[in-house]
Amino acid sequence: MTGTFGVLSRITRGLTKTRTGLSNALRGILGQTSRLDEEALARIEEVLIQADVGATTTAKLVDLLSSKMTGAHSKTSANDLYSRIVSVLSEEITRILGENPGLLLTSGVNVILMVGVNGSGKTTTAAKLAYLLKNENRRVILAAADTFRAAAIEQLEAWGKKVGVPVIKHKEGSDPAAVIYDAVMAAKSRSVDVVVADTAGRLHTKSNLMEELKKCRRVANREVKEAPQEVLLVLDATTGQNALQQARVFKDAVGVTGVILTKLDGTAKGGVVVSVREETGLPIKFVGTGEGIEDLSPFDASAFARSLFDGV
Ligand SMILES: Nc1nc2c(ncn2[C@@H]2O[C@H](COP(=O)(O)OP(=O)(O)OP(=O)(O)O)[C@@H](O)[C@H]2O)c(=O)[nH]1
Ligand SMILES: [Mg+2]
Repeated sequence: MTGTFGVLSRITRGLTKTRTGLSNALRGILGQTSRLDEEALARIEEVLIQADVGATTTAKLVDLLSSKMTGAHSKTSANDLYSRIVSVLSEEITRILGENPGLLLTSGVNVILMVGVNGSGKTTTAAKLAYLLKNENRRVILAAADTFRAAAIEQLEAWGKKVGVPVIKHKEGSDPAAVIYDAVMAAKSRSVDVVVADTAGRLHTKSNLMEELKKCRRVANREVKEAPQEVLLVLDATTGQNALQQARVFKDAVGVTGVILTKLDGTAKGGVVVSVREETGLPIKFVGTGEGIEDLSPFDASAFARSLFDGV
């Protein structure tokens, strides 16, 4: 795929790793001009791509800018032009990102499966989510359904202690679906509202591991008609466009219901969620902004769109 102005060919792969704030980049582009000409548009396209917004979405955004704003701006100051561009882009990005429906929980036992590739932040986010739900006065338990990685169970147990939430676990190497089963049974007998289940990191390309997740789904669903109410895909904001491919595959394989974007504190960007939303339709539900228990917030499209244009 080539961008509107064929700029993609000029961008080397590694460049996406070295990013500066979108606003700095935009100001740099507009610094010398008060006109939004083709060259300026091509450079805006470049910075959006570097911010991981994705080729298709970027092309749409640039087309929109072009149709709304190209023309005589000879009397516009660079500052005004900058503000108008940011407002057009952030409005459109907010529109694409859409409303955050929040967690769609039901009465009775809810099961939330945390899924994603290795190291994306599933375990930490499961604990943060348990904490958040507990603070909403829900009864929560954590299920240690990552039985694969050494020390994963201990990691979740440590979080459980910190959050003050029980952890249902089996031995390392046991069947994760059996852990889910036990957790749902425990939830039923203890009148628990939400089971937050950590699962093992898996590459979206490994079909046997995806089968294991499907089994977790099935077991939860056999015990509670609506379960799992949520299958949350945990995406690491720093992984860039690869996150889009993860979203596509996990969505098709295990019926993801929403996305949590982690490590936003570690990157100026996170623009990939714009293309995740546009191309998969999955709502972004939370963002992780640190390693601490309170570093999880409901996703706010408009605040996120504005923050994309904050300087770093
Ligand atoms: N800065 C920052 N670090 C995070 C965030 N979320 C998770 N981490 C860190 O990312 C690392 C991996 O987090 P885990 O929760 O263990 O990730 P995981 O997906 O469970 O990893 P596996 O179980 O190995 O697949 C840890 O060092 C976390 O502290 C976040 O929002 N911001
Ligand atoms: Mg983990």
